[in-house]
Amino acid sequence: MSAETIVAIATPPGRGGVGIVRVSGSSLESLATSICGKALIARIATHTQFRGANNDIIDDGIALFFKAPASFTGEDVLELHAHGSPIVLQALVRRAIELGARHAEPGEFTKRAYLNGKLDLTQAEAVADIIDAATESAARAAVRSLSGEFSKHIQTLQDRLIRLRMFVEATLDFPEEDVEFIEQEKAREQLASTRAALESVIAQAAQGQLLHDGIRVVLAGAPNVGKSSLLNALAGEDVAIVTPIAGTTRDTVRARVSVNGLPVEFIDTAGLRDTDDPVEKIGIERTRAAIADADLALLLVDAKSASVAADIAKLAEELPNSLRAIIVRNKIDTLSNRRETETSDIDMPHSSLVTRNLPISAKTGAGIETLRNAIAQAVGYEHREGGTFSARERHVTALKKTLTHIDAAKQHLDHIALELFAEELRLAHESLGEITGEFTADDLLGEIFSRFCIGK
Ligand SMILES: Nc1nc2c(ncn2[C@@H]2O[C@H](COP(=O)(O)OP(=O)(O)O)[C@@H](O)[C@H]2O)c(=O)[nH]1
Ligand SMILES: [Mg+2]
Repeated sequence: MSAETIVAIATPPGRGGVGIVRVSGSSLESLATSICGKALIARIATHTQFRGANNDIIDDGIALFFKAPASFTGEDVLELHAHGSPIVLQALVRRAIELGARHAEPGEFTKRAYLNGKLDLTQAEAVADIIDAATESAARAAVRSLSGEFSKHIQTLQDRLIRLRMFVEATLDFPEEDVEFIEQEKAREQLASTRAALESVIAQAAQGQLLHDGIRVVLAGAPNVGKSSLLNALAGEDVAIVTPIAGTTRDTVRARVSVNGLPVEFIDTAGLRDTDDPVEKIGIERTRAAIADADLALLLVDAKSASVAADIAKLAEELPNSLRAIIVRNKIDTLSNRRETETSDIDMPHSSLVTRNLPISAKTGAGIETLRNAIAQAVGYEHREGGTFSARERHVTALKKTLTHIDAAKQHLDHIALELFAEELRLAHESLGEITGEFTADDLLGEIFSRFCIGK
């Protein structure tokens, strides 16, 4: 290994109880001895004084040394646990650089772990996903990916494909055999069951992607229907100003909330209406921009309005055709007649996209739980107790590519074009390999690791 020695502060910027500087390289024994003033025993926490070039004391702390390959990166790793002072930590980094290290790039420690075979690519991505997780469910899913759960599914699919390829290769070698027909039936069955297994992994990965990406939900409606009140009710705190004055909200106000474990960013907006107020006009432009950017819209109307159907039809005109929406009738606490709260059939301009018609009260909290469930359902999120693994768009894309190769393979098998069949199986295998990093272009690696934070 000729890799350069890298160093970075591993703890977040700012002051804290403890701050950690991490060093990784092919041989760190002499660097460790220089800083710590004594030889370190691998994996034993050593209380020592960290020393500068003139033997001056930089700080008093704990040193941990991991000997290659039994370390996170697979190289020698030195961790200096100092006091959480940015000045001290920077001095330690400078000291390591004096001794031959250089600043680590974002994600470089994890990239080395991947290149040294300590983690496959889905596991390396899971490291970043744990750090970035917005909800506990998302964090747990990422931990499952890190522990190899996603990779295991990929491996199982690849093993199935290998068995199929072995069959074809045998058949290609002895084309005149009588067993051929029976064998082909078997191949057909195996291909079908592999396809079913792949579809189940795609469904799980789609859930994992939802947990990783989260969704954006825009609250849209006329002024005073209770959008800001609903945002506050969903967030469980007063993030937006609520007043009886129409046109209170001008800026978009955002709140991140866990909806049954799904990370959701709710965006409260200026109410849609014709106005001459120049500030409110800008607010309404921002409302339209937020709508264009959203995964789901909650269309709010006042349940007491005499023209609910017309109000909704007007709002629906503002939505792009592809945007899913839930109609929410707010302020049901103001209705005296119980029958009025029942959902009436409202004719929607693009009704196929409107999934519900929910009565709620942002004031009393009635119906909010049902609304949360409806939001999860509208984007296809299923909260599972056992949970899923975390996944990203690129994984789902690669899985879908695998599916197209398997479908193409099936066609070739039907036409007994066995060489083409084998080729599609090879391509399917390769698409799966892109996920775990078995077959991955360098620029993709660069892109993945550059999004990590420094020191990870
Ligand atoms: N009775 C009742 N009043 C509500 C409810 N939701 C909002 N309001 C009131 O309606 C007014 C406008 O609310 P606000 O959230 O500012 O509406 P926005 O303009 O759509 O953001 C305020 O006086 C709220 O207290 C509700 O569910 N029931
Ligand atoms: Mg408002």
